[in-house]
Amino acid sequence: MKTVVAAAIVREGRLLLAQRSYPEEVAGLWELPGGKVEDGESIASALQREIAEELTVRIEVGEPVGEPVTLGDNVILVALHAWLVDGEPVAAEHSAVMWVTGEQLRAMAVDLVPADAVWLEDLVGLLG
Ligand code: DCP
Repeated sequence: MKTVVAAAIVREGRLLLAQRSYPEEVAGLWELPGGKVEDGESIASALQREIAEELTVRIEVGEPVGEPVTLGDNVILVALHAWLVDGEPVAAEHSAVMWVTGEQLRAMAVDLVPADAVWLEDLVGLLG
């Protein structure tokens, strides 16, 4: 079983979204940034590594958000609550980043990557 981990980074009642640049099917859609957990790595440290690479920031990682989502054969996607501890996010590997309120997140639900859209209400709940 492979795991992909994604960050629900929250600051002052807003969630950080990152816009995918590839592949074509999801380019332009928004996701929780993250990536694949490597062998021997914890989920939390994989997320810290991926977020440092993708957004050039350091995060602290907390509890899971929502239920894991099955991505395909033997791949699960997990979201973890997270917050910034150093730096300001830069889209190093995405097209853009943005901070959204719960209301804004609901309004753009159709622009989320399909797997992440499953967590819509969990994410809105995090934003209070
Ligand atoms: N994924 C997702 N929702 C997220 C993050 C990832 O549905 N919030 C999916 C997209 C891919 C898989 O998980 O199918 C892996 O995500 P990556 O962004 O790591 O995919 P890459 O293809 O960029 O990985 P790599 O470039 O390392 O091969």
